[in-house]
Amino acid sequence: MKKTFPLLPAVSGITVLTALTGCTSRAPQPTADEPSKPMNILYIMCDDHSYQTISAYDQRFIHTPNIDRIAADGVRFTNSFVANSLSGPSRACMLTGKHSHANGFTDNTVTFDGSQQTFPKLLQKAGYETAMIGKWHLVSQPTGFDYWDILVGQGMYYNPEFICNGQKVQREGYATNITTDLALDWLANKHDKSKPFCLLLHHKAPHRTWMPDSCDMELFSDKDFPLPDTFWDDYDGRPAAAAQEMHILRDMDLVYDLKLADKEGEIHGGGLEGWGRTMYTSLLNPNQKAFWDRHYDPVIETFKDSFLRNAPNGSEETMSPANGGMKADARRLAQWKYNQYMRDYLRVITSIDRNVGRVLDYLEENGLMENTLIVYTSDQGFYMGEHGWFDKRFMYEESFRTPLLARLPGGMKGDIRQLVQNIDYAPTFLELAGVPIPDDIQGVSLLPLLQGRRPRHWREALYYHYYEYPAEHAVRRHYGIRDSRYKLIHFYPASLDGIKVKDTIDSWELYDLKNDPQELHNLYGQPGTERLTRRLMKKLHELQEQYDAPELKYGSE
Ligand code: SGN
Ligand code: CA
Repeated sequence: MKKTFPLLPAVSGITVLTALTGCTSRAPQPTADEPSKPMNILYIMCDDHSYQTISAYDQRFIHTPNIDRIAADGVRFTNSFVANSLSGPSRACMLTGKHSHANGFTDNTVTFDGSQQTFPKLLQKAGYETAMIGKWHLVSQPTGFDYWDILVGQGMYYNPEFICNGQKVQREGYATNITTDLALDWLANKHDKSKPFCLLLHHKAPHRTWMPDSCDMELFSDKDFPLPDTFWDDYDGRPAAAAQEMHILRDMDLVYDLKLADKEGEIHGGGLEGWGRTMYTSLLNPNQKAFWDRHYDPVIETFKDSFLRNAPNGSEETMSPANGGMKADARRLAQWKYNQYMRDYLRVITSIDRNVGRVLDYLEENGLMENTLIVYTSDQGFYMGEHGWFDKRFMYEESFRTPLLARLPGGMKGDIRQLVQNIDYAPTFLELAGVPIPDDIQGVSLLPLLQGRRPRHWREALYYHYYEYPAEHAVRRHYGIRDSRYKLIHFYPASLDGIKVKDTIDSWELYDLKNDPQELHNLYGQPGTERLTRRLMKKLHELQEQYDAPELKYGSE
């Protein structure tokens, strides 16, 4: 049986492996005459960074030596999840320590209520200096930060606009480098060194459309990647999976996503083609454009040679196994698109890894490693072609999981296998700072785990809820429960202003992750699963009650 999430890296010989052996040690306790020094917090979060593309987790695609430094000298969470696999909602969960229904930010169309309690506000009150740099994506202005410098909206890869403490400013260059420069500048020149700091460093990368830095454009050019086992999934027994619009062959735009904006206008994408052409012609400066053309013009030529005539263009008809299987051209196009996607994505990750290295070097050179908790994570996981997809949103493993690495000075080294979720970060940081955790926070502090303690009782199951439908990618609303082995999901019809939205799906899915880690066999309603279903349903209702989750108008069982 194939594991989708290797608990230990498959290949040896990389520095991080030596540290991931599971040995534990406790954080040193301060002696009576040695008062404990407040711990700084550096929280690095990328946007859409899959655990599959961090070598501390998975070594099939890329080596990320700098991100791995955090794990090598700290911990790797092997069961880390989000509460709602989308950017804004994840950020709100992280800031508040609460599920989406409780913090109000259920999907990317709403505005974060910045007057509510967040952990940076509580840290500020306790004497921390707080800063937020990079992608914010919560619409309202940040609150609870002494300094903030955020990307506008999703942010652009090249020459992005920022809002610095309320003032708009456009900066020339590549977003990952600029965001890191701003963080280093804050640490070195703006931060009041008499106070402990909490710095949230949020990269826009590697969000769609995966635009590489000029210096990384030639990487991976000769590399082909094997299609994931589930690439040609037919979604049998899973109507919501069948109804999505995030398939690499059908939905990934040749011009917008894969950057084939040819000067002759012969290559056509879908609805995003216009955007694709604007992005590459208007947003880059002449120097960037020269790099761009030098790299993508030959790619465009190769594409034209291979596909321009008789291009199947990934239509429903050509990709449906129901139509007698895949036409050869469609298979070839799918493979080509997948490789091109992987190459750009991995180039973007290379830049992130290099920039994480710059920040770690700064901490080392300035004696900050001994009193700084370093966290590396993503706002959710991402599909690297599994089930044929890009994007996220589903409660299936690749997007429900998120990478989580942490280094606590004097703390645990190795793997942490408990079920953890992004609502746990806020209470962790509060406990670390010695701030009482408010009762209404729904997450649980991870500090005992980071210190190598083994709490007698830990959560046995996680609650999840995704709300953004109708919307891009057509992933239906769903909620569910996952324990260490099973997952129960309910895709439910949405109600907008009391009117049931058409084209909806009302279906349950049940998976045995031990026997079916790729979640291909929906067991819901199968004879023999009645007791298991009843048990999970009961636990799901208990979690909904515990988190005070609202009843669903059109929910059915
Ligand atoms: C954009 C992307 C989507 C993506 C959402 C949410 N489209 O709308 O592909 O799912 O963001 O992503 S794009 O044409 O604008 O690239 S999130 O991570 O920010 O929630
Ligand atoms: Ca994201």
